[in-house]
Amino acid sequence: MKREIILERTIDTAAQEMLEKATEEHIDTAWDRYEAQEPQCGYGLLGICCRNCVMGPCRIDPFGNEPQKGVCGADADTIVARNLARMIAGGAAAHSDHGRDIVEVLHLTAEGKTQGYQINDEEKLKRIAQEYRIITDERPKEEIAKELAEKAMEEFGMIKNTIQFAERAPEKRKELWKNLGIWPRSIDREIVEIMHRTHIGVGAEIASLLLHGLRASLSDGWGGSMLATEFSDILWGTPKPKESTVSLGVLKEDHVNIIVHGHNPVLSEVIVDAVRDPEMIELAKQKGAIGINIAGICCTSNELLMRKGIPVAGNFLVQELALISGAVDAMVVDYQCLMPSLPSIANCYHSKVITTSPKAQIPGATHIEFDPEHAYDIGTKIVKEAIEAYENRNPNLVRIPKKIVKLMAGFSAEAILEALGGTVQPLIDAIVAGKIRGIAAVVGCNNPKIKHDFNHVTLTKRLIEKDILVVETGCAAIANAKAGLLVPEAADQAGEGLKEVAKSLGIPPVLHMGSCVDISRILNVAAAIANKLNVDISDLPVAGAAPEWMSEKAVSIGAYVVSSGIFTVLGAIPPVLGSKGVTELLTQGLKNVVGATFAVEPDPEKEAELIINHINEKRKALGLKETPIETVM
Ligand code: BF8
Repeated sequence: MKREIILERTIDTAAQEMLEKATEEHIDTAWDRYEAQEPQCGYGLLGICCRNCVMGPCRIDPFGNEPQKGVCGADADTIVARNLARMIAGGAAAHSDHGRDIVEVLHLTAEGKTQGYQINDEEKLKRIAQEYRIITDERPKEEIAKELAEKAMEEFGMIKNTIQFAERAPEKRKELWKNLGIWPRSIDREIVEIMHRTHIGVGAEIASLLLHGLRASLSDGWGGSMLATEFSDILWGTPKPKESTVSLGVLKEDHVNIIVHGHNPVLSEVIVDAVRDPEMIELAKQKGAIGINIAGICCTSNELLMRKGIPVAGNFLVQELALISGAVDAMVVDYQCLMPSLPSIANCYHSKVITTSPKAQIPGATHIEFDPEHAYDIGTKIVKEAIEAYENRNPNLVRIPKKIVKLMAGFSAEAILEALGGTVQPLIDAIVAGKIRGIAAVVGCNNPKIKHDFNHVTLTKRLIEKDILVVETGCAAIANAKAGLLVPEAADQAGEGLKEVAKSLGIPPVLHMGSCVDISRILNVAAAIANKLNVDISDLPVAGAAPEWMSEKAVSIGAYVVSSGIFTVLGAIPPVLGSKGVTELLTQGLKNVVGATFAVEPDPEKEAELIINHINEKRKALGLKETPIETVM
């Protein structure tokens, strides 16, 4: 493959090096498969194909010719709205099922039935238990945790008909959700109801379909995802700022390299413990390695980075490239964002792909089923597999990029508050003074339709230059970490006001707040600021962006962020353009409903302009100091 093509695919120089190696070794990656798919199906891109029943599949002619209706009579509006709602259901289900797994592990741990876990953050346990009106005085932490986990379990079903964490939203927002009839009743219920409403012959009217989609997304953002975050903090500790490193260069030639990949920290936390086990280290030495090195990919990586400072090998599009380095002995995966191509690439080397969840088995992988009741034993078994694989490593096939970048992560809402001296007031003061113009959440995936990392990094740079504090999660955070923006020195690239604030606090201008379920941390910060000012979230100078998104989870995230009142720009075009009605509702109509809309803008420079203008408008509406930065457009 020509060098120019590689440079068009990614701005990550380590990824470029691995793409060159892939070319030499005739290995296809997601980029090649994307090209092989082109031209992609036009009906699919516009969202106007339906296969919800077997009278179909049906599609609507986008040029206004026949057919204009599916066999059942569904038109483009109905089909697009149903498809979009189902994407929200898929995303909300993935996040929330992850949350459910964490709740279950907390419950089992409280009963003393797990191996290798304990309650790490007792203070947070008590604080959250009090939110749930659980008596905490003079009770053992296990008893409190058991009752809390049971109360959380009820939120997945029909017992309570409400989600506790939604109470954290500002009063005006809660009233709005109630008046619209979208207050989330329970996590599973709202997701199941999407599947019901979008079944053949049920919902056909776009507003009611989409409103319910918003309701289900709220059950994710303020429900399943927030439970995943908060309960993970109780089990493994609330993140605090810490330093680490990122890029494929974190792999070590003379060590057993284990990559943990996926989303749920339940497995990876014990793998971290197992690689530190002296018995395992000794075994690795017996096989000729100096030690055992662990690094992460995707959000499992973000979880371990935030709490333990474990290095990050890369984001979503780097997963195949990590194997192509020839230096990964085992890639241990839990679930979500795992490419089914991994075992076939691993087969070109000595690498093992080890699946661990019954929910995410992949043909060609070694399956070692994980079970929290025997967590540590299973963790050590997996580490032994990696050590054994190391013996078969072919040094001639190993090429580890030299690039290693420093980063600072660990900015939980609590850590941000602590840095500010225990209250959001200094942040509000900085916003009022115009030192920080506003806050933008830049989140989401990689997508081979978009030059890898380019949109994340370009957008983030433009925003900090204009004194907009950027908070990040997921693959966006990893992209900007690789670009060197997650270190305090990056404040030099920010505008004067943000630079001053970041330098005085010793923090980067771009704050890594965790994995994708940790977008709930961003909701908590936004709610805390709005509550302090006694306004709604939609009144704040804040915005969201998903510059390279691709997953259904990102659709659910976008929906709950907008439903929470935050204007959100999408970098990849969602499959809705086949319906004028749905497109107008998402980009304009929602403003009068939830006080925020979506915008779609694939160009990161223009994406930045949209966000800057939005923040300026919100500042003006709040009567804040006029902007010294020029208003664009
Ligand atoms: O949940 S950002 S590619 S890894 S979906 Fe996946 Fe997207 Fe990355 Fe984290 Ni989120």
